[in-house]
Amino acid sequence: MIHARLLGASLLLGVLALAGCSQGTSTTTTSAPSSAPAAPVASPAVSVPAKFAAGGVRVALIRQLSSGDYFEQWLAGAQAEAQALKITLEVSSGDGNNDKQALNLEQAVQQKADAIIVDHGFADTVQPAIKKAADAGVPLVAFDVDPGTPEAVALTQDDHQIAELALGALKADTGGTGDVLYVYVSGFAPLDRRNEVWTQFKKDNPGIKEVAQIGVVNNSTASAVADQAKAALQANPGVKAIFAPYDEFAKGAAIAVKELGLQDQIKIYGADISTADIGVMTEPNSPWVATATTDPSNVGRIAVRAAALLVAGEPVGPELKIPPALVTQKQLRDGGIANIEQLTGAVPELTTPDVARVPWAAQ
Ligand code: SR1
Repeated sequence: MIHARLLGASLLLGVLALAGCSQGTSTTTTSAPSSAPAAPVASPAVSVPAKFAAGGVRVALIRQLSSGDYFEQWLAGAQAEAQALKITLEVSSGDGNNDKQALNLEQAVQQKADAIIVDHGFADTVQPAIKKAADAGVPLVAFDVDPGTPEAVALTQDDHQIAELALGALKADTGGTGDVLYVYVSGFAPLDRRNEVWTQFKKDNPGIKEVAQIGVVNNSTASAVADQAKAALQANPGVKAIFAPYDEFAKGAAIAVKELGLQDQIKIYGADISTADIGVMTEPNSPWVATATTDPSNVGRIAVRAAALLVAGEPVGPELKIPPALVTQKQLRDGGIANIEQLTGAVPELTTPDVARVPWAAQ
């Protein structure tokens, strides 16, 4: 599909972006240093567009959430790519306040950003402002939120595959039978897509019984999930697996299992990865045995590249879907992998330089 097309293409496609905010919104700006050298030219036929060469491109990154390993890594990748492309990245976060996210998005449109990236958000709160961006001709990339307009580029991880990979490991380890605790919060597009796979998985595997569902997303998701998981596991002593397809969920589940001393009985199947997650997965007697993931930093880089292409008038999308890989506890331990850099070295498919490649940038 589009991703495959991009892998083979030397030039790329463009999009739009935007998004909304929250309470306590903070705005930070990352500017390319004035001393930065001009971006190297990858192809002699493609020179750096003048506006980029002059450092005059402003991209607004409008986030719903910012706390937690995933969102911190994603931002670090976006900022690094922005600096490499001499883009000024103007970052705001709603920190869970969806009205604030929408307000931030409206402001980015009013302030005539050259492009907008909307990072997560609920459709009903961000789509009206995304429409305004589209009507105003502001290119927009929507990550993990349905933009509701064909003018925007929709960037996602392959969430169905994320769930399939994690559940494949769960099935292999359990034999397809047993009580399972499920961690989920509806409304977040990636979690909703993963939930579609879980729903089908239960139908296809009648020996799997979801005995309880828990979940919360806030600024301390892992500790909140840990409290919920402890109560659910005490009420359901037969649980042998936890499907927790977000790393903050998995970390919380791991805390609960360890505090209850149930590591020999219960295994955790998660999503996402970070250096801290690798530490949790590989510590002695850890119950977190598998995670299906992209490299979050790489996804942040792709969002900025897609926005840059749109600003330059290059075609992108309408959809960019980033494939995940399954990472297991055994693989990490056997490979002596202790951080993200070592993981991406061992699993090179987590790095996708051909997705939204910018033809004037260094290879
Ligand atoms: C609250 S939504 C969390 C998810 O968003 C990203 O897609 C990450 O993969 C994370 O699991």
